[in-house]
Amino acid sequence: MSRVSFFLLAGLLSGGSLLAADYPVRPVPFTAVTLTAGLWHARQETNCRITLPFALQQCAVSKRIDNFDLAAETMQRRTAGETHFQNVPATKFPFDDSDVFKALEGAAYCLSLQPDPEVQKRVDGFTARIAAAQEPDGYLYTFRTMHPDSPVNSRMDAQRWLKDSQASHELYNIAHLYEAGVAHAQADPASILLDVCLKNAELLQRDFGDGQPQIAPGHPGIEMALAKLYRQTADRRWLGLAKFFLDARGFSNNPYNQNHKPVIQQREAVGHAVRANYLYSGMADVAALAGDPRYLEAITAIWEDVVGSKLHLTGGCGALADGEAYGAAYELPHQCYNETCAAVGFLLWNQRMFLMTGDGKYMDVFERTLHNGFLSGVSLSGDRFFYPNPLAYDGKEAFNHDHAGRAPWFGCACCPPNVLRTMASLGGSVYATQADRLYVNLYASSVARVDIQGSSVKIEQKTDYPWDGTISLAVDPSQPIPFTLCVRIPHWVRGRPLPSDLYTYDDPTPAAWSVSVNGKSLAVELKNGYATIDRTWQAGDAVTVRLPMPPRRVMANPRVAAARGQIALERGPIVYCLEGIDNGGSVFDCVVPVGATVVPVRKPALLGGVVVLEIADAQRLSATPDGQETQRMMPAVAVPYAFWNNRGLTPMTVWVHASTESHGR
Ligand code: FUB
Ligand code: ZN
Repeated sequence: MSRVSFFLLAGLLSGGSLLAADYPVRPVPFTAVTLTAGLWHARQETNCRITLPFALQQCAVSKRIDNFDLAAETMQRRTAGETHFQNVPATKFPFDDSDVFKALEGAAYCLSLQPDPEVQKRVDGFTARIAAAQEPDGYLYTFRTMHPDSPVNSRMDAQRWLKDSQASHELYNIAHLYEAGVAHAQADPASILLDVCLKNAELLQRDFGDGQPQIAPGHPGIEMALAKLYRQTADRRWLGLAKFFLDARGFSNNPYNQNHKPVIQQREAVGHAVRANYLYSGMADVAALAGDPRYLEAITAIWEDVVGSKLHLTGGCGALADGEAYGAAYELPHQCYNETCAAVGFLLWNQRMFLMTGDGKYMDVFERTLHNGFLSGVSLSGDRFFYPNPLAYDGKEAFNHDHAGRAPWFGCACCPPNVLRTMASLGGSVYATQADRLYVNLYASSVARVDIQGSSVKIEQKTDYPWDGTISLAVDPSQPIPFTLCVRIPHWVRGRPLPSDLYTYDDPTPAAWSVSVNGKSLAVELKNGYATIDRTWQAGDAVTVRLPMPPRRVMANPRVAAARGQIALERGPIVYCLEGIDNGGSVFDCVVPVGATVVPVRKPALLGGVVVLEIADAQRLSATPDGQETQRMMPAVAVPYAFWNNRGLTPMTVWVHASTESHGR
């Protein structure tokens, strides 16, 4: 038995975590949760059926996978005596390896949900090619291995790791390798990918284990990945390395990659947003696994900074294209960047904050990003992607890395496989447990098997969320057991978009949400954002949660210059936008005044089945030739933001004028 399997088995037999410290709340793994119907079921199905083979294909067509062959060839030919042989990369960026690893990680998740021999064959083929590109001492980085005598790309140094703090991405690549390796070990005990990872991690231990050289990873990710490796193997060296890489930061005055201060002293979100969100997620992992609260203190303050002043209404972050970065406080332009990967990183970070604290506000924010700024990253068809996710579009500009509208792939293709792996493992964010508590965090029709203090509980959720706020939960324990069911009551139902004053509803009256058990309405207490129900649960118990979803008019904090005099529309967790196609071709002239009637209408045949908002008494502004402003009544239709640009190129805006006086601001 390999060392890894031994640890895994030991972990399973002991019925829990092998680790000295861990998150107090544990997610119910996605493998124990089946999405059965509705929005996320449909998207997950498209993800595995279309996005996965498409991403694997793109890794081949774009020649990313060829780089592994080129690296292997160089090693073979040199070993055979051609001592000067070298290859040049088939692609542009040294971090292109990471896209293959991410696609493989997504493949492992899809294969865990639904075996597919065809995909498995391709995955095994990729894995073998990756393994063949690994140097004998464990190093894996195709751009160097295929061209070992001198740097083949200016991002690299002649010496390994030395330019990682700048741009080589050696540690970033292997971070994604480890994520994939662990995913494959869990999906398929016969996979050799984790062995490749461990051989590489041993090299890291040899190269960095004594605390030298102090290299702050230029693109974080390795911290989370090492934490995952530690969780998988219970080998504390990987946690030690994760902590080492966190603590190596702060010596270069470089906010772009969060290297301007030691991480425990950081209090604001700065720099490249994907790097930032991955770093904060890694800090959460090390805080939990090493039991060190200083990291948590830092990321709690940074989270407040983001949610208080740097988050778009869609839950997208990293507003600036320049540096793909967080802007200053309240710098939230409509034509923003909001990279899809930043949304993925924000989801990872928010889930970890919840696991650490059991506070539902983090899952409220998670839900907002998931349903809006993340979901917008992929088309309904599953094979077209946004890299940036702006809140306004003129219908023409090639804003999406030289594409107008969603694109099949990118030269820098970090986003598509990030969508793939996130969507495939989404079931892991629906439920969580802590001792005798079961949290219901996301609303999506699903069946889950949950372990609560050694007892198995089946929980079946039925809902048409996010289009309807009624959720039925059938609780079915194998024998009667007492536990507390914690049902998340989102901020939006309680009259606030977010747990901050960044956005407000013009009518902040909380909606009359309710919870009933077996038909009896309960006066439940709200604790940390959850309605908590304490009882001894028996087979056949039925819970109904009602979260009314009135359409809401949202205003931004006046310090958000871009949205002054404007409003946006929401309903439930969904942020809406206007597209030209539904609105006579133009959207920027639309006014939705106070008191306008906004009517939700279910459209089963539109965009895979959505609720649109119809505003019969919307106004349109225009200017007469002599510059006078005129207005006329013209109905408007708003569609869910995440679904925009699925019907061709057309202007789009999330924010519209709040009154006929606001035009031109
Ligand atoms: O640097 C690797 C990836 O490429 C980043 O995460 C993305 O933002 C893109 O720059
Ligand atoms: Zn990306």
